[in-house]
Parts: sequence; C-alpha cells; structure tokens
Amino acid sequence: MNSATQIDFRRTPFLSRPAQKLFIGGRWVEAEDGATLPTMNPSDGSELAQIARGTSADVDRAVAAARAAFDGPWRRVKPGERQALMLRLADLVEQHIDELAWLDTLEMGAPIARLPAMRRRSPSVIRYYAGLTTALHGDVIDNSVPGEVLSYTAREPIGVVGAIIPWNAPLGAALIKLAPCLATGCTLVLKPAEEASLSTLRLIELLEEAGLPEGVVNVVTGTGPEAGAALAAHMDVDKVAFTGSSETGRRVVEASMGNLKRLSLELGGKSPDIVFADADLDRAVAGASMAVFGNTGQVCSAGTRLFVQEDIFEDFVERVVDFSRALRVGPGHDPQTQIGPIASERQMKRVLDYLDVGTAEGAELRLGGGRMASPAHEAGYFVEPTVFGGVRDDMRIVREEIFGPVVAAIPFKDEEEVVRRANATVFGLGAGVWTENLGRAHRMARAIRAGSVWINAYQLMDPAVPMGGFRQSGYGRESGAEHLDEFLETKSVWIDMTS
Ligand code: TXE
Repeated sequence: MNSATQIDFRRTPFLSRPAQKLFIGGRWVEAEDGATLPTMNPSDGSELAQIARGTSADVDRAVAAARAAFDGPWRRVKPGERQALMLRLADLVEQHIDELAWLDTLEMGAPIARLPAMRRRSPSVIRYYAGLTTALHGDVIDNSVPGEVLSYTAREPIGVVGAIIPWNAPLGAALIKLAPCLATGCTLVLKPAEEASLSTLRLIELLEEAGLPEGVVNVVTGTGPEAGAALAAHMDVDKVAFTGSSETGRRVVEASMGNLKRLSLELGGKSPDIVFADADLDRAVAGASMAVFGNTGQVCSAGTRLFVQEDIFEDFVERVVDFSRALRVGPGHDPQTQIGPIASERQMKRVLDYLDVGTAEGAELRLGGGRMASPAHEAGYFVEPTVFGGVRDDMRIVREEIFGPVVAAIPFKDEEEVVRRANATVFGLGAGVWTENLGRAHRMARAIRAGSVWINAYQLMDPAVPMGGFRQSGYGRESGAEHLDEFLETKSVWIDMTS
C-alpha cells in the first residue's frame, strides 16, 4: 500500500464547498438559473457534492467565451508557448494526481488500487501531445513546372470544440480531449458526465494555475439532455468530440446537422476475446477475466464475448469462474478492492435488467447473476461478476453492450468459424486473441474488424497508439498523432508565380 491510499481525500477543501461552479471565460460562475445537481458516491449511495446544472443559456455563454478567445489572443499564442502551458499542466497533474484519482474513486467507484497506473498515464497524455505541438506543420507541394505554380498547405485549428465525455474514466476522458485542443490551438467547451464531473473541475483549477488564458477552456456541468444537447446543436461550435453510448452518439450526429459541424465519436462495443487451445492458459485466464471485469466492466472495449476453443472450453470457463469468484469486490476507496461498484444507480439498474434478460433468454449462469447482498455491499451499487454460458449468438446479452461485469462464454471450433462469429456485430472497437502460434496471431489481427486488437494481452493503452472504432463504434481515432487531425483543418494555398 502506498501513502496516498491512506489519506482520506473525502475531507479536502475542494469537496467541502457547498456547490461546484461552471468555468466560463476564465471565471467560476453559477448556472444562470442557480440550479445544482447532486453527485453520489456509488460505494455507499451517499451524496458527495453538488454541481452546477448548466443549461443552454450557460452553453451559449461558454461558447461565446471560447469563440472570443479563438478569434482573439489565443490565435497569437505561439506553439512553443502552448507547449510550455501543457508541460506546466502535466507537472501539476503529476503533483496532484492522488487527489484527482481519489475524486474519480469517490464519484464513480474505480478502485484506488489503480493509482500507480494513473500516476504513470495521466501526465504522459499531456506530455505526449505537448511534444507534438511544435511539430505540426503543413507541406510544400512543389510538383508543377518550375516557376509556374507553388502550392503549400497550412494546418489550422478547427475552432471551437465541444467535448462531451462519459463517467467511466472521467479524468482520462477529459485529458484525451483537452490535450489535443491545447496542442492544436483550438478552444474548448467541456461537458463532463453528470455522474462524474469533479476530477474535471479540479483539473481545470490546475490548468488555471498553469496560466490558462481566459476563455480557452470552459466547463459546463449538467445533464445530457440539457447542457449536452445544447452543446451538440450549437451553431457556433465547429466540432464535437463525443464519447458515450451509440444511442446518444446518434443524437449528437442529428444535432450536428444544423451547421454540419465536424464530429469524432467514440462509442460502444461488444468486443470478442478469443482464446485458442494453444494459448498460455494461465495468462489467458487472468487476462480474459480482467478484460471484462476490470473497471467493473464499464469499459467501451471490454472483452464481453469470450470465445474459447471447444477442446478447452469447459476447463477454461471453470478457471475463469474460479479466478473471478476470488476477486475482491468492494468500495473504491479500500486499497484491497479489485472490483468497485457500478458508477451510478441508473447504470446498476441497466446491468441488473440485462442479467434478467440473460436468464429469461435461457443462458446458463456460471457465476454471479445479481446484486451483491452482503451487509458490506448493500448500500452501494455492487453487482456480482457474472459469467453466462449456454448462450446463442442471437441473444441480447451477446449482441448488446451491457457496460457492467458480465461476460458471455461461447465455444468455437476453428479459426474460420470464430472470425465469422466475432465479426458478426454492429460494433468494432476492440478484440483479444490468445495464442502461442505466431502466424495465427497475425492472421487473426488482420481478420478481426476492430480498431484495436490485443495479442496475448488486453486493454493495453498508450498516448501514442490510436484507439477508436470500426462500424457503429464510432468515427475518428483518439490517442496517437492522428488524433490531432480531428482538431485541424488543412488549407491549401496556391501561388501563381508567372506574374
Ligand atoms: O451514456 P450517454 P449513459 C454506454 C454504455 C452505457 C450506456 C448508457 O453502454 O450502458 O452508454 O450510459 C451526455 N446530447 N457508454 O446514459 O448518454 C451525458 O451527459 C448530448 C459507453 O451515461 O452516452 C454524458 O456526458 N450529450 C461509453 C455523455 O453524453 C448527451 C461510456 C455520455 O452519456 C445527451 C459511457 C444528448 N442528448 C456509456 N445525452 C464509452 N464509449 O466508453 C447524454 N449526453
């Protein structure tokens, strides 16, 4: 255990405020109508804080501030200065990461045991994009007859970006939208999820401390149908970067039509995790279990369809069941906890409904199947890690994203069959392949229709490696250098040199 896990961040000055505010034009302000919303601790169902409930009037103010900054002084800030701002922010995030991680833990239940990973990852996202800030440039296209025409391209920031983010990895989701905005010289209106806004608000305080110019980044907290929908439809927003459900993603697409704003969408998934009989099965048992139960299954690319080759199916599933039964499910703030609660009561109900659907469809329960009933768990939103067997590919629990600790185990015969069934989904976000056969690993990597394929691993992430979806899992890529393209327009300039 490390020292930070012993500090009780529940009593920080930040959390003792009567209500959190919006951040608009460089000032902390209340929602125009003064309304607030409670945000809850899913580990015990208690109220944690009140956040401002922004509406379209607040979104208008925030977009106007972002537009003024974009058209004004921010355009004249040199890339090197933006880079320096980002590097100062990265240092501050590093210094305050324990508090930021604790806010996520308290608000959405992620186990505090992931603190070492957050310490490594969070500043590195900002530093990666800071590094690219001074490397952005256009090209000279010098391919005409000498002395006639010269063409070159300039990469220009797209303008005012609206970012709408979910609650399952709040700090990471905020950073992966914020860093490219600062790197490319865009301005931002950020709408965190109503269930988990606190780490974003604290992050913005750190950004202020780093020297953020007025209006460059604004935050409007509030609900999806109010603040989120207003941002998605706003006629003066040039681009929306959205992460969330495919259903809300469709609404964002519709809302974008008014001004044909650019979109990047990181949506849901139903990712296959495929275990061949020739795999290193010890690694595969732990890997496949955590691929779906990590973060309580609330991961867009969770390996929720566990395909296991038929010769090893029964043994392997039994081992997954034994491994998963031993996982410690408990409150996020307990350093021993491996699996936290579901992030909100609403989401817990969705997951419990799916458990009923699975049973009603005739799937066999191999593990779990309900809400955790012990006295230590009853106040919080805890769902048992659940393994279904005996499923058919047409069942809802095999086709639809559940976003909870629920896996469907499915036997398969050979490579050809598993590729066909793994690809029989409307999604295409992630996939896992467990095999010791090198040729098969590469064949599978190419055959699976998904944005990320992990071989003998699952859920590896790095700021330099693109992540995103095929098909209805979205458009665009987050992370990696190409993420910056989503925030840039290319302008071509032609010079007739004959006169
Ligand atoms: O998502 P929403 P919810 C999936 C997962 C989960 C389901 C429902 O399957 O069970 O979504 O979760 C904002 N216009 N994922 O309801 O609605 C909302 O305020 C504009 C997968 O929480 O997509 C929040 O900030 N914005 C996922 C954000 O959208 C709107 C992560 C996400 O909420 C809006 C989360 C609207 N009309 C859930 N309505 C992933 N891909 O990682 C809501 N929002």
